[in-house]
Amino acid sequence: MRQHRTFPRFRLLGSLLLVVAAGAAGLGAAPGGAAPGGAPPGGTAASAPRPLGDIVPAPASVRPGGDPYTLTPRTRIHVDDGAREARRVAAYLADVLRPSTGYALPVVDDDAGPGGIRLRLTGREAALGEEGYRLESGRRGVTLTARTPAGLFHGVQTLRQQLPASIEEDTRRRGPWQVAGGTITDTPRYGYRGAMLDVSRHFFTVGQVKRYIDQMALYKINKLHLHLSDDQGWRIAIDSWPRLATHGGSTQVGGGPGGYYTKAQYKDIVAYAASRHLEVVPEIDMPGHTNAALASYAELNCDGVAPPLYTGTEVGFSSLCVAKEITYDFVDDVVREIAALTPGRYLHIGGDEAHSTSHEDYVAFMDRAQATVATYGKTVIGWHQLTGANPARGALVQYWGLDRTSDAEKARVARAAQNGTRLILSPADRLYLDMKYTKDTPIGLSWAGYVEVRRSYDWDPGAYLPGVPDSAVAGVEAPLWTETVSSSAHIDLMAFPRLLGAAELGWSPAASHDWEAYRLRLAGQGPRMEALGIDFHRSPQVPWRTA
Ligand code: TNX
Repeated sequence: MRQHRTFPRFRLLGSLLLVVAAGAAGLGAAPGGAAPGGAPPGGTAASAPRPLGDIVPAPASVRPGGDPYTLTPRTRIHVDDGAREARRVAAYLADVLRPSTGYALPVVDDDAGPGGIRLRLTGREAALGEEGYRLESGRRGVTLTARTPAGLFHGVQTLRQQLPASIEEDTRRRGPWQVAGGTITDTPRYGYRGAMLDVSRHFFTVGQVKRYIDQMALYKINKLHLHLSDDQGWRIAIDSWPRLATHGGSTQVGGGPGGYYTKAQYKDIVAYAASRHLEVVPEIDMPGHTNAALASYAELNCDGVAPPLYTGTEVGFSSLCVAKEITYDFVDDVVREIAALTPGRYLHIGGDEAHSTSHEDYVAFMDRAQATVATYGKTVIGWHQLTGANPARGALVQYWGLDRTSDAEKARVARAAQNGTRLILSPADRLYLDMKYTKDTPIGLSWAGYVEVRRSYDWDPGAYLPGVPDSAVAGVEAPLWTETVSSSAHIDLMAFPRLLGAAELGWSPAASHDWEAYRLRLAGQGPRMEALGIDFHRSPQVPWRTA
């Protein structure tokens, strides 16, 4: 969470007042409290706390008012007696707040303490749903209320963002550590708010994945989709087919050493994600995008000859051998082993760009692969090409088309939606984080065009595809393909700040959608990303608060 530091370069400018459409909330974009980021030791910056609701994603309802709460060296974090899960969230909160405040912030079991920070889990308050929370802040303390630990956790992210950006620093900073007074009541628009990392084209270590998980959690993303296999690399150990990882995982785009996760490492990622209330969605892309598997086992090829490993970036040349029964033994073994490692509901089977598979073969293969996923108790996700076959009942499809996608293809997806298939929206010319922002972006692709921050944010998932009602949209996901992305610095540059826009599209009510208001709130995240060491794209579309 606190690696790759850079020195914060931001200072606040004055305060800019903006009004977002979210309820009756009047939100100021600045001033984010005293001593942002790198205020010099000894510097004083008396100021009001960050206005309530001046966070990303925008909360559903904000009622500012009353005195702020100020953290002190005596502040305690209270949880109800015996609430183990609330205690875990409280411990996470304390870990975030201790280094920069230098306060002890003990987590204490009682529900009648004298103010301070209180985390409450309650069975009542049905309106808060599975992930919602209420934050009440006043002179005596801050209370977070939720029905679920996930709701409390999201509330903690709100509390964290209400504090000055310097709260994110890993060494002691000067306060005051204030939370504006008032009440936020907040529930997400969509249940599926994802980010995908392609660990196949370039391999990313467990530590790099955890760093990205921590960044996602701050913005209430709740799904981590891992693209675990592709032509260039197989990244997860499978006991029944060991060469998939040891041979298929031994290189990557450009010919580097590649790598793979042992089962213990994958479980570690899953557990870490769960501790941040993210569900891991593993993807094994089939029947195309399979050269790494085909190179590892000759018998998976129709001609019985294993191709060489592949380190280029072409797509669409590989296919599992649909006519061979051993192919389905392979699918069964892989799906069974991955399902057993994955507590989450979903298993993504890819299904995109199967250009070397005939239509009949594609349909036959996807029917069997989907049945296998069901056998092992998981819900199928497939790229939207699955709508050209027979999406299983309950399957989700992930739409990655773009404006220029043909009407016929869009209509096919809409028909599937009308027939009950729910959609995850990842339009390539909006949410593909591997697209360059402009022609000058040093890495990235541009086949879907350049995608600056405004273009990425400024659309409505609920009204995006003709004929697809909002009710058919499960949520949004921002994929990061990694043909040109090979380090955490690259992830930072491509994902930030666009990932925040994706998070807001997934969480915030449609009525709050407003670019002018968003860009000011986003600007307020600059010092916070700086403090976290995220070297983001300084888009000229955003009035970043700089010195
Ligand atoms: C399309 S999206 C792909 C990926 C590439 C990506 C690059 C999808 C399902 N397939 O194989 O990595 O474009 O932007």
